[in-house]
Amino acid sequence: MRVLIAGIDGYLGWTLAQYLVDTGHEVAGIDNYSRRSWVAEMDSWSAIPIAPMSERLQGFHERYREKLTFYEGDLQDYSLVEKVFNEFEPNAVVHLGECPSAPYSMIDRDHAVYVQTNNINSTFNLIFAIKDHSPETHLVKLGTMGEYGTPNTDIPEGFFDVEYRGRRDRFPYPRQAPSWYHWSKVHGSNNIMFACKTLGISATDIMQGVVFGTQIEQMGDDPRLSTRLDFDQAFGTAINRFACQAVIEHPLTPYGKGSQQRGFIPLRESMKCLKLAIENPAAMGEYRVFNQFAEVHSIDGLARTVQHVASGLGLDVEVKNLENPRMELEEHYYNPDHSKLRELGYTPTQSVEDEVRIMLSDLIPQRERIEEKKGSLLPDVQWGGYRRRSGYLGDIEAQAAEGQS
Ligand code: USQ
Repeated sequence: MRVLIAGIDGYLGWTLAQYLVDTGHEVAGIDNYSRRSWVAEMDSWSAIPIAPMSERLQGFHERYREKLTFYEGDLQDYSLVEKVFNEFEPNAVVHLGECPSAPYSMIDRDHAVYVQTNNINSTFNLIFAIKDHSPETHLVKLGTMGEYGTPNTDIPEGFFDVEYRGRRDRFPYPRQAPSWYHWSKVHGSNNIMFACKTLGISATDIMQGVVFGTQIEQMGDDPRLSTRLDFDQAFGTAINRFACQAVIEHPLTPYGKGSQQRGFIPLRESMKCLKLAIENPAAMGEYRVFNQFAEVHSIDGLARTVQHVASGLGLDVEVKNLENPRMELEEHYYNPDHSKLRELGYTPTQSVEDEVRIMLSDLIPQRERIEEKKGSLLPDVQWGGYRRRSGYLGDIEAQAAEGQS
């Protein structure tokens, strides 16, 4: 199939391009390198160095003997999106080209507006490019498990049956997103659901959990094929941050009690799931929702797993709970369904512990890079709406004492 990846320079996009080409698909991608700029704005960089796109493309060609068509530009530019659709004529478009950070969206008014505008406009452009130029193209949109929040009931895959005052109907399950970023995904989901109904397009909305991992085997040891791995407070996600903290023997930082639970999925399994969604498209006019994660874990439990694996590698790592910068429930029920991808053939195979072991061995050689930007580990973006700038280690100690009291 011809698959267009929107956001091909990112953590998932660069990995997916390789995974799909290696399994016989033809790939093109669009990107304007904004992820590189956002992380630089957080005064950080990828723990694993990433090559400029020209070198990435050269490495890709040498490794896979396949051409990767790359378009540089902004998904908010509709004329560019139209040109790409007309030239590449994709069977599927995977939308990974959004700003993915909850903390980044919570910095201030400008960041909230930017994240929502960027994410909603890019989704609109893909919807209308499908309608105007390629009505049969299947839209695979990356949503997030975070759209649902942490309700005190089971979470279905998108829809549930309700009986109210004696009448029954099937409704989208309520969304209770925990950040402006997560709300941007909810708005995207609603717009796509409406587009399927009114324009007749076909779409799969992937409610993905937190992804972790440094590599897939296809990347081999060519550094031009490596994908990024962020550890700063905004673009580093929980396990990825803990792994980077561990290799520099920095305390691991669960927020609050750390008893928050989330669905997690290794990068390599996220690729398998996306491929299943692409190869088994939704019907025309169908809007379907997949909950995409391998296992549910508590943040504290994961910190203990990283600590345990690190200790096996001779790293002396403490777990220090920080005052929670976010507004989120720390003690809560969490039981999301996740059977649709399993029905298509997905079986989780990689344990968190095994994946963390691979991550730590990939990250140990990058100690100096992480050390150099370790100031970006400190979470000073507060959900209350202001940014608390303060010292580094002393501040962590003080926050840790507060978090434990
Ligand atoms: N957390 C810590 N310590 C840290 C970092 C995070 O305790 O050092 C906690 C957070 O408070 C939160 C949980 O870990 O309770 C997850 O936070 P995260 O930063 O790993 O993930 P999140 O902000 O939810 O967002 C990430 C991706 C986002 C994706 C989402 C999936 O950035 O793009 O949509 O994971 S989900 O979490 O299922 O919504």
